[in-house]
Amino acid sequence: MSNRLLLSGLIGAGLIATLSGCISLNGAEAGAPPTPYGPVPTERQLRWHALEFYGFLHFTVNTFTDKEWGYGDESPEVFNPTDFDADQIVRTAREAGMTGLILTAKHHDGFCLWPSRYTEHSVKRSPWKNGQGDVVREISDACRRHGLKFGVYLSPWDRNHRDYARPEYLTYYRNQLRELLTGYGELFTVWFDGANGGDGYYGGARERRRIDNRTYYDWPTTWALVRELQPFACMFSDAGPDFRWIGNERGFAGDPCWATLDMTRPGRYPGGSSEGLTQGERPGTAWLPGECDVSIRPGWFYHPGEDEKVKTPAQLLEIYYASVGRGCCLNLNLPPDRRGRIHDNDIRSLREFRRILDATFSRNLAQGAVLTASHTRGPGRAYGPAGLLDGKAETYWATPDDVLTPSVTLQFRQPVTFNVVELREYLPLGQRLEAFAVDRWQDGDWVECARGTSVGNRRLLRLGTPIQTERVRLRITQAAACPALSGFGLYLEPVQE
Ligand code: FUL
Repeated sequence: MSNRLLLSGLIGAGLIATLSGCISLNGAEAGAPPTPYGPVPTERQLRWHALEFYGFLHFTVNTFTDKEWGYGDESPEVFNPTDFDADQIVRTAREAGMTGLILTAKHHDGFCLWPSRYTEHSVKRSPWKNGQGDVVREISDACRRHGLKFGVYLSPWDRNHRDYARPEYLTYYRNQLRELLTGYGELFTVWFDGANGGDGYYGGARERRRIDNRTYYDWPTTWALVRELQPFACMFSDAGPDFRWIGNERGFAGDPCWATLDMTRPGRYPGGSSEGLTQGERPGTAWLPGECDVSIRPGWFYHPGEDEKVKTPAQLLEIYYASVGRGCCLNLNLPPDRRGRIHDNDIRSLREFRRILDATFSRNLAQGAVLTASHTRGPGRAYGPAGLLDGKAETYWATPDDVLTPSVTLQFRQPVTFNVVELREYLPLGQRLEAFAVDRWQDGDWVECARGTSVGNRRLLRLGTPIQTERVRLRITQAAACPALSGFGLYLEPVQE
């Protein structure tokens, strides 16, 4: 047995118990971690969860033709940003708090933002940089410079390509995917869109083509290519395999919103049914958390007519609480304009949104409180309530296996004032919590001030009117297995004029 195996064996059997001489104890008594409940995330998914908020960049010929879906017959000459600036775009995203960007390398119109070897329908036939430009290269490099992750959107539906709907197209599609997977460094996401509208240019045929979503794309083969070449890239589609569509394009997850889905249900394939995606399914057969995708403007692409329709900071905050605050990731689209930059109106809104988030979350007011848990797992402090406030994802408060509805009290030296509550589950053990409540101490008694259901990666509850109290109690009111909570927070969102 290697030292490593020996060590992990010791941990499994309860290292704490071994060290304190209680060799006969086992399981919860000995301080062993709780058994995972239901489907659990992969390492790849855990990395994705930690990103929480990233962005989309929708940019292509549509930006210049004022369309949302190009037909596929656009001349590459229309693609001609006058002042393209990848740093301006990526800096805007970073300053908004985004952790990554996903670029539409190819949208439904088939125009490629990189000089693919497999088609002439790309930047190489555009006047931009005399056909020498590569938007994928510039954005991916800028992402690395600014510390953001980079991902690609490669539309399966291609209204330009003559072979679309025939088997030959899949070879073309995978060749392109391979270029993106191998040519631009590490990708955090490969985003597979589910739209298949039918009609298009198709190499001049100008006709309607139908495909069977369930079989045509042979997804398992494409997914295997991504796994082989980018093992940590998470793949998106309506039904995974790594994270799912939330079922709407407004940026709102359901309440509750479970990170699990029942993959045995009919329609669970890319481009399949959207039923059940908004709330997820419990206990489910797979860990398939939701991504909330939404544009900062009404359209996904830039339209001059929408300059006055940029979402307000208040709208963006509402979306943030309904996405990140319901255990999902938020993918907020920023459409570069015809210069190839993010428009000032979008920047203004993002800045104020960020300012409010920073003012809210810069300080966890729960820190410093004296914590008393009704129950704690094991003999030592390994699973004690301190794990709730240390800001570390890997430490958590847990209870013995048979304690499903414990509580923890926070006593403050000075009264605290808060209007946002935060909970985080320790995800490697699955989604265990089903309902909770938060009480405040008022006039010698506990009074409930908030309640919620699913938690998962991060649950945020906005309470409205600030609450002032010197004692707070978190009650777990329903759980499928003993809770394992890695974070609890109280915050004060500044009141908006
Ligand atoms: C949809 C597409 O049809 C839209 O154009 C956009 O790309 C959005 C993110 O996904 O399915």
